[in-house]
Amino acid sequence: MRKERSLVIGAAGQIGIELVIKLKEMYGAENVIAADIRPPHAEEVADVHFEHLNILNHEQLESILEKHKVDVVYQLAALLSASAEKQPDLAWDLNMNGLFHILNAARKGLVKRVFWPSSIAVFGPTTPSVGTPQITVCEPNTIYGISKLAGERWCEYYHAKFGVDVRSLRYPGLIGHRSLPGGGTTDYAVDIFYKALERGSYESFLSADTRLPMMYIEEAIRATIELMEAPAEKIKIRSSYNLSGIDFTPLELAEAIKKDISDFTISYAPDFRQKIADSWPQSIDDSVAQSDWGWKTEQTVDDLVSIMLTELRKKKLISETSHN
Ligand code: AKB
Repeated sequence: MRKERSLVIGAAGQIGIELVIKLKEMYGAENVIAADIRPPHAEEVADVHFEHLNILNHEQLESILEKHKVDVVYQLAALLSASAEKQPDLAWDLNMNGLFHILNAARKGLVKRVFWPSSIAVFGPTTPSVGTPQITVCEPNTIYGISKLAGERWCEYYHAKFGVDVRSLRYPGLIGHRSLPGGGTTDYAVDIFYKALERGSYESFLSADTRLPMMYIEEAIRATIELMEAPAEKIKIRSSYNLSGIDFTPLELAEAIKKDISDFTISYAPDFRQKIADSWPQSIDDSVAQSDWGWKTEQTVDDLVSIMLTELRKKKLISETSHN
């Protein structure tokens, strides 16, 4: 029997690169197609077939699906929270029509399963902010959050009306060492590691005590693949599942970094992203994901800091050696 073939759209982005690497490891390079408006920059994905794709072009999308006989699509192309506030029209167009094009392709039978990421941004200032439950008040006040909430409703609708097997996770802030995120409110938690190693100091655009839900990216990839491989009858939520890893503040993250880099210093200069962060939950309850499809994770801030610093130090060594 032929293995399922996956298409990752947004493959050059923070999540896309990691997902392509993992899918390739699991199913072989011949069963993964990477698509984006620019090729991914990572040696590990050099042997994966790349297609240039603007997700707003649905004809191009459908021809790629047919050409490669794709079974599963991961549609990750989107504008994140901070960028979306600056370019609301583009954010709405990309975040909504990108999803519609995939949902319509699945409705036509061109793919079997669709993954589409939602976010903690679907919650807003009126949501209970500690241990935010799966079903609760969702009144987002950001363009990104509004697009994600609308997208969740569309996913549920396409599943109920047309039987589309679409699955989704509400990602927290994702932290990884392979690539930088772009345009998000949780980006500080990646950037801080680069600056800690380069300069020994970091100026945070969020205040010291801003607590947000976060997750190491490999855990988010594991959750994504486990969700996509679960039997359809276990997926009872067709809008999007809450997903929880760890939560911390910039101050707590800096304290954990100081255990390794003792002279590391942090200062705070909150900007427009503070307001976005203040509207989001501090921690998430993902017990529904746990009971529906068996999700389980254990992480600590110290584990995260140790992985990030180790991997970024290795990367620096490699780039120094390759320049010698
Ligand atoms: C962002 O900060 O916009 C994203 C998210 C939480 O969805 N990382």
